Amino acid sequence: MNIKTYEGEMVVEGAKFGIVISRFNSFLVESLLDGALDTILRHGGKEDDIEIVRVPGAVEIPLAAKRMAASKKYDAIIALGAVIRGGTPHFEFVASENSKGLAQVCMDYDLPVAFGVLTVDTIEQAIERSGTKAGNKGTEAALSAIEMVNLLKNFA
Ligand code: INI
Repeated sequence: MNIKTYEGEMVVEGAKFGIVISRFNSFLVESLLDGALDTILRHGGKEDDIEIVRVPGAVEIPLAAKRMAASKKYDAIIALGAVIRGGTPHFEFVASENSKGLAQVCMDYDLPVAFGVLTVDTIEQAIERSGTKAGNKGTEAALSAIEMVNLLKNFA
């Protein structure tokens, strides 16, 4: 077979990352940040090439991500947060505003925006995805950002 295939390498070569992180549910979200930073640094990234913006909650993440994208300082943005379902429809609004807003930033700015926002039913599910038995969503988001940065360098 001779099929041209495009893939992103899993190594950071001078790429700059902007991380937007919410303070809401910070005891979980800080573990996502640890996972994302550890992943970028272990793949060759440098602390000087990473900037972090903190916002109150998941609803505020897209606006900060948009500002970061508009600055053109970053090769990828990583959004980190945790939205946990309660007994009211509030969860749906917060999760929906967050995911729609981030998707819009990605498409409007032609920039990888990694979705490291937990959207879960219970705190237990959130803990499982913040560095315990179901991995770390921050790590996953950073890996996706690294791969997409490299993919977009060589493709189209
Ligand atoms: N923000 C979150 O990041 N996670 C949540 O689970 C959450 N819940 O469930 O309310 C949440 N709410 C706050 C929201 O993101 C805004 O900060 C707030 O509404 C002010 O705009």
